[in-house]
Amino acid sequence: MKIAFCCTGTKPEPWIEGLRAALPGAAVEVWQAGARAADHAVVWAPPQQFFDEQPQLKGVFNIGAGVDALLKLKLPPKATVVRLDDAGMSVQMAEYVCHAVIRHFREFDAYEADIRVGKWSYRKPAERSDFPIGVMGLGVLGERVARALTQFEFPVMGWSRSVKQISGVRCFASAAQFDDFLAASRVLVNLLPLTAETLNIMRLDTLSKLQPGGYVINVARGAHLVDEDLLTLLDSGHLAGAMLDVFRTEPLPPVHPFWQHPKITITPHTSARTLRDQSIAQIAGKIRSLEAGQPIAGTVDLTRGY
Ligand code: NDP
Ligand code: OXD
Repeated sequence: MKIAFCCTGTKPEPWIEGLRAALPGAAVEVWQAGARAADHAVVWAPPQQFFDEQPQLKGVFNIGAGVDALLKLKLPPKATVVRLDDAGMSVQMAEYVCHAVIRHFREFDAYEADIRVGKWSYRKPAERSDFPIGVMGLGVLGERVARALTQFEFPVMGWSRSVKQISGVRCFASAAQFDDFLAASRVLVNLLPLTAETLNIMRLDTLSKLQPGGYVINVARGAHLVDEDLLTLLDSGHLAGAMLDVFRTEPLPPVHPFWQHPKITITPHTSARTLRDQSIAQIAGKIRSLEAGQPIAGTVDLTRGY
């Protein structure tokens, strides 16, 4: 069995070593133009040339959870496309979102600013019941985040395409219940995949439906959010702030207003990192399953787009 590794921006050597150790007998090689035909590919943001040269691929394994960039390419016709299914990302995402919510709710940013100027002052504690949190996307990451937030006794809502039942979470489903979900939320967490249906989903009319003093946490993709509309709603005071991990252009261009905005906190697409050892173990297991004709969790539905 031959495996081609083609991950832009990723140091290949430790992955190659890990994949070889996990799949003894497999020939694992870094792809180079004109390389011989492989059975499976491990990819992140590969060039179109890679797939054009490898039409015979049986499996394409993405080393991230989101496949929006991959699905823009012309893929090998018979390949099963598989994304990372947690592999250590959901706990990181829960940490990040709980941190963002608690930092805002407890006003830790304001305390930090006071302490920096030598000011010892108290703020009136906010009511948890005044901070209902809506999580868009209740998949592998969103469900873990929603469950984690319930541990802090916030009212938690969730929204997905299909109907869900999650203990402690008020679940809404489909476009028909989107407005009710937004109206019930003050903090909005985005964990949707980027698809034709979810592009620009956070824009003026949708974010305006959040409760006054709303707060936006975007940890999915930059193109879910219309940047100018966020700025408009922050300036009007309808939104109190935002914590953003993902952007339309990454790295965020130096002139972008998000860098310096006093109500926006940014992080450099780091809320849930791909963990190499866990990812290699998961991908190796799935390559074995695919070779054995067994079903695989995390298989991408190409028509749905995630
Ligand atoms: P999943 O595919 O497991 O979950 C996606 C969820 O979104 C599902 O609940 C799905 O509903 C819901 N959904 C999809 N389309 C719609 C729609 N049109 N309306 C309502 N709900 C919809 O994905 P993951 O949880 O693994 O990952 C989510 C995203 O997080 C990734 O696509 C990626 O972009 C982003 N991500 C960001 C990272 C970062 O570091 N910032 C790291 C990892 C991922 P249903 O369950 O009904 O199908
Ligand atoms: C992912 C990401 O999709 O890191 O896994 O954004």
